[in-house]
Amino acid sequence: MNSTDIQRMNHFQNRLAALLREHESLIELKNNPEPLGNGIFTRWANPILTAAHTPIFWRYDLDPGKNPFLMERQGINATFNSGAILWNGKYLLVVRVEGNDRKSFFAVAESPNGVDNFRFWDYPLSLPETDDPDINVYDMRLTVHEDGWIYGLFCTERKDQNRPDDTSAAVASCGIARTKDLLNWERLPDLISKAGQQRNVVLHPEFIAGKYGLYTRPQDGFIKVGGGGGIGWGLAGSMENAKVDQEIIVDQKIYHTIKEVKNGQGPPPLKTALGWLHLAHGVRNTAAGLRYVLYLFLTKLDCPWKVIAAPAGHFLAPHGPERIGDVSNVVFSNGWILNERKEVFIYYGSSDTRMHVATSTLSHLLDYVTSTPEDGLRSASSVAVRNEMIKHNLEILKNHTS
Ligand code: M1P
Repeated sequence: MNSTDIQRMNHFQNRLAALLREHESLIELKNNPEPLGNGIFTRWANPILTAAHTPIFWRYDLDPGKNPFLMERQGINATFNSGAILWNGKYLLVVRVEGNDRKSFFAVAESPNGVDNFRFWDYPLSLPETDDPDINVYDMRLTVHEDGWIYGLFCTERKDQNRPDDTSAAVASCGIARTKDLLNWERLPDLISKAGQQRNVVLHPEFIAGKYGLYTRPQDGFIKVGGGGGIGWGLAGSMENAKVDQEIIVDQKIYHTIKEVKNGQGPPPLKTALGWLHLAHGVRNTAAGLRYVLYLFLTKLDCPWKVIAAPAGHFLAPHGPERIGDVSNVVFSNGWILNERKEVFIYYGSSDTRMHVATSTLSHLLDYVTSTPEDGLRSASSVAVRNEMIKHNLEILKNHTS
């Protein structure tokens, strides 16, 4: 080795040590709950996963012979929209990881407490393919089904072959995979339905009259739901060849609401004493583009397709730095965890860039969903409902101060 080689080698080793150190301190950074909040949930200060949380050895070629300047060879652009599961006492996310090449893939990140110390498993998930290869896969919803399997339903996107000249024309379908250990996955045929496009399909955790229940989102276009849309519901006789012949709408899009343009089921609903608790996203248009927020609703225990409580407006909306990212003004959730203490960990991506957590309890969420006024759908009724509360509150405050 001459002196230049030695200098290069030293630079390489020092840079590697610094990268590893910085990465480790990011992973080990303690997260803290934000004080006070709105009483419904608690936001946590730091994003729980960013592109920088992905292992150094996913991004850099660590062979000094092949990468003397220790450059990133395969950059990661974003880590967002994650499925979630409590697994052997650990909080696991199946993260949508997006490379600099714009391709998304799935990777598991694990935390001991659900709010920080998320560490990726060494390898991304090896997802088998069908005969029709996926171009892009994303937004996996994990369902622990009573049939004994853990299902991962996700969007598989392929070029729309009917529009060969339009390089952005795509078809979204529901891909289906299942596992028993989160390591080995079996790929099943994509969901067949009558809708031209399907995104945000979620498997209900229990059989309904011996069939698999699926929350769907029938839509006409890749981005635009067109005449379709709403959170749909259909039954399939099997998951090995899942086919939904008929879809009914559980929760429709409504003019001048947070779900005016489109909506979609988030993670599988949580079973509670009062009904199935659902988390969903609603989208409206603005002069600055689409705005995605999260909302909750409750459906009947024996008929999960019948809504019994629906608070007005959003439950959680983009806040502070969450507003900015590759697709700004978006919060999106496809994973939450209910632990044995009845605490709920709501995992959400912000602006298609990073992951966050908000925590609550089942009691808080049920109180919110059953006691928050419904949407009166007109300004006058919103004022009337608010005035009723104000009047009562002023009485309380008068007695309080006197
Ligand atoms: O870019 C915002 C979101 O757009 C899509 O969601 P939807 O189908 O409801 O419009 C998805 O691509 C989602 O991943 C993304 O966060």
